[in-house]
Amino acid sequence: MKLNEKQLQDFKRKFSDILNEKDIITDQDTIAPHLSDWVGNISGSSILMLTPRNKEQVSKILMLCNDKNIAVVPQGGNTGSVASGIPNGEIILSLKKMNKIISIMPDDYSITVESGCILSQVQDAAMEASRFFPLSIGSEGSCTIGGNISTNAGGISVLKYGNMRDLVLGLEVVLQDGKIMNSLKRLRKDNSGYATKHMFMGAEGTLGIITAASLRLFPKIENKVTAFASLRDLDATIQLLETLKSFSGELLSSYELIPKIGLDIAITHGDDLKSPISDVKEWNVIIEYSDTKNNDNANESLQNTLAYAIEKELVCDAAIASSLSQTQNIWKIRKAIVEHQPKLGGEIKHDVSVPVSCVPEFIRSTTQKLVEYLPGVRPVPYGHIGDGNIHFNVCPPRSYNSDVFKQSTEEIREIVYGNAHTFGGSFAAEHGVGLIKKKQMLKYKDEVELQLMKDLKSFLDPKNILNPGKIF
Ligand code: 2HG
Ligand code: ZN
Repeated sequence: MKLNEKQLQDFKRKFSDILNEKDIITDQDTIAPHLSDWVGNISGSSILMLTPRNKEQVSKILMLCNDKNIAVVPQGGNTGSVASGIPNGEIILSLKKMNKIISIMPDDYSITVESGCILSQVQDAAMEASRFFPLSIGSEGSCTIGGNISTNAGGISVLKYGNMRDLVLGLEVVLQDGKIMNSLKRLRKDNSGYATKHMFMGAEGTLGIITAASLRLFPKIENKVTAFASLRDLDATIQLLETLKSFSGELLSSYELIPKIGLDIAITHGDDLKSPISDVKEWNVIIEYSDTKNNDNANESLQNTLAYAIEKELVCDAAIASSLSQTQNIWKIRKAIVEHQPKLGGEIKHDVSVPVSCVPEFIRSTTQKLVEYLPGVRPVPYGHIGDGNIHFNVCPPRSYNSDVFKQSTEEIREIVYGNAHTFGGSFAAEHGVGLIKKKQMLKYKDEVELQLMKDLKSFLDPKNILNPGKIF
């Protein structure tokens, strides 16, 4: 059930037994930024936002909501892109005030934090303890750990360190009836039955509210080397990846595809960005090596491997950043693609994955299908191809009316998702399902698996009060 104006006063009174007055928010101007995410495809509504400060308060809120059949939508930094944190009349449960670093255990290579901690806060705390927390995503200055876990965030370091799921050692979760599951262990090995924590990761807040997490840390990175390389063709992207992996193994931490059209977007619209090389080709990559040793090892290794790849005609030209500003320029190009793509007259976003070896053929065949459907269409496939994850965003033909282009959204989505499916891929590689991909969930998810997910949802949230209507 959603809350109407009449019930609001009654509930405000009840919530004031649990929370401070200032943590019960009804002011629409304060609530407004929580009603749509940064992509802004969907605008929601809510007349009440609660901002608890500890797990006991979360527990009491859920106990009351469960009792009265009132639904909540959990929110962290609201930096998602599939509307999984957008309310449709439900109460917003913002975890942002639960932002304490609970403990850091350098010898265990672990940190335990409340779920409202900002990702960069956790990265900084790890650094202060001479450790490294590797999750790195564009929104790291505002996204929260709870959101990262609930969406199983990825980013540019998955290649070396895995997704968020791989970085979680233990969780504390408040269940729909207010019970608190304390599994905040910092263990590397624990085979005592089902790994229940994994149910809540990537569940987009539909199965429980994550209130704290123990996370894995790694040895501090002393040296990073970043390069930009233009490649012979699409096939060379995967051949070069294989060469980098086998020549330098653990050093390789990022491998991002930058198509020429993406670089052009960044240079044209970004803030004073320069192409790192003069001989830009259709397909280019950003390569990053990370080393725990502060010596020339990473630099030499990357230099030698690139020289070898040039000799083998995989790479046409490459530049290794030799200063902080050159490194920043390369990564700003990557960020600028995300930010400025809509300036090409709009974009239809797709976040898909295929097996790494299929990336070139997948990009070629999807592009061909799109061009057949709409001549002149401008695909911008870029991103984490080292993980087989392509942000296959599609921009309209030049001077095409953006509203007319929007009318093709369904067809274009079907081409991209359908083709990813043909390659054994996923329609939701990194950003989750939320509201935006429910249709694809029905179409592409294995039927038995989907039913199992629904059964799990009914079991853990029988009254459907946790983020109802999301995922399926
Ligand atoms: C990234 O990799 C983000 O920068 C956003 O996942 C990608 O939606 C996008 O274009
Ligand atoms: Zn991404």
